[in-house]
Amino acid sequence: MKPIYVTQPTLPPLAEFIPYLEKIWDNKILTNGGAFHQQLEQALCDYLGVKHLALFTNGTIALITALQALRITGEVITTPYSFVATAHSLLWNGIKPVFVDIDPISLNLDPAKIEAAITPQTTAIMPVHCYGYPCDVARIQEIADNYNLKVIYDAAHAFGVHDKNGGILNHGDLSVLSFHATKVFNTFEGGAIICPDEKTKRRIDHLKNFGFVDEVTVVAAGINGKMSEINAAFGLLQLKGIDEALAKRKIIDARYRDGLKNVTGIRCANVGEHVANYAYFPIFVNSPNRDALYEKLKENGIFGRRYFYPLISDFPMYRSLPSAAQSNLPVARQISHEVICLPMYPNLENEQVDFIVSLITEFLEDL
Ligand code: T4K
Repeated sequence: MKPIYVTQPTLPPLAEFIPYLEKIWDNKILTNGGAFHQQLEQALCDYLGVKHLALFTNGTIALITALQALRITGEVITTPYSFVATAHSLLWNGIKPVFVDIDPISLNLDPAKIEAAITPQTTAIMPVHCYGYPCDVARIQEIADNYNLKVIYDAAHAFGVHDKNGGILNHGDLSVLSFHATKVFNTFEGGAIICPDEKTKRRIDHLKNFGFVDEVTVVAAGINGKMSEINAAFGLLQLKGIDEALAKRKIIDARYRDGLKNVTGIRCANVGEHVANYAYFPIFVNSPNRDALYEKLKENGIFGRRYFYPLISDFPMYRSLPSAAQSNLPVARQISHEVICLPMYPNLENEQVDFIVSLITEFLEDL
């Protein structure tokens, strides 16, 4: 059987992309805010229900630039249970990450533990909507307001996620998306910053273009974070298929849940289906069985991933921070030893889901 990976990018029929390429070949504008770039920014604002969006070359550069845009310095409170790019974006800005433990249900920053981590040096909170599950945005905003802190959401996983109040990307000062190949909506590589006002969007646009305002004026030590026309054109095409892709993910999520509902020894994440975009399908298995199951799946050609193990705070550039101490992050640590993200992508077939479920069932029965 062919290997099944944790994800597989959704691609439209190649023929449908050719007309976009022909346009690029005709007008010779390859990058620097061309027509496709402008169209995709507008199309994404419309689709996501957000006011302003600046496209980026990838999510990591977008995170780094978001921190620059708000002139964040000092210490920033963040989660250890994420992809390493979250905290790396802080180090690239000379900011000290302060890790706070997560909530065991939402798997996101536990708001009850944020206040104790605030010091006079704290300038912002960088929560992550992990797996696309919404953070407790109301409580985080309350704390930010009380302490005059900025909030930058790492929303890399949260494309199209809504909570009971609408789009999750409208919270905080900024939200950052990733359009990497492995994401729900992909432009091969790509990302975006979402912001509420025109002025901030202008600053972000300057920052992603070396700080240029016009031919002779540079207002900041900006970077090259621009998305190319090829990626933007591909995004426009991808957007046509996004609703179908999300619907297929929902069906797969339901099939996994149904198959696993009577299996003892594992649990599925449970944040309420109305809020998910089904970006990932994490299951939690008691340690040390997790690694044995992970290996058994691999032996059978199923390449799940332990997102997010190890914790960011365990990597060498973070582990000497006081907030990285074992005793500070018990929930995140336990979850990171229990998690396996099972394959989840729109073209995953029913038989493949059933096969994965049967391997898990068999493993747990054999214990
Ligand atoms: N913040 C958060 C919370 C994030 O999760 C991420 C990225 C970022 C920020 C940064 O955004 P970007 O700068 O990446 O836009 C992957 C992705 O590389 C990374 O984008 C993602 N998070 C992270 C959670 O997962 P790896 O090292 O696990 O990817 P990789 O290459 O092992 O891919 C996983 C599987 O996907 C492969 O086994 C096969 C399949 N695959 C992958 C690629 C790249 C394909 O079928 N085709 C492909 O082109 O990090």
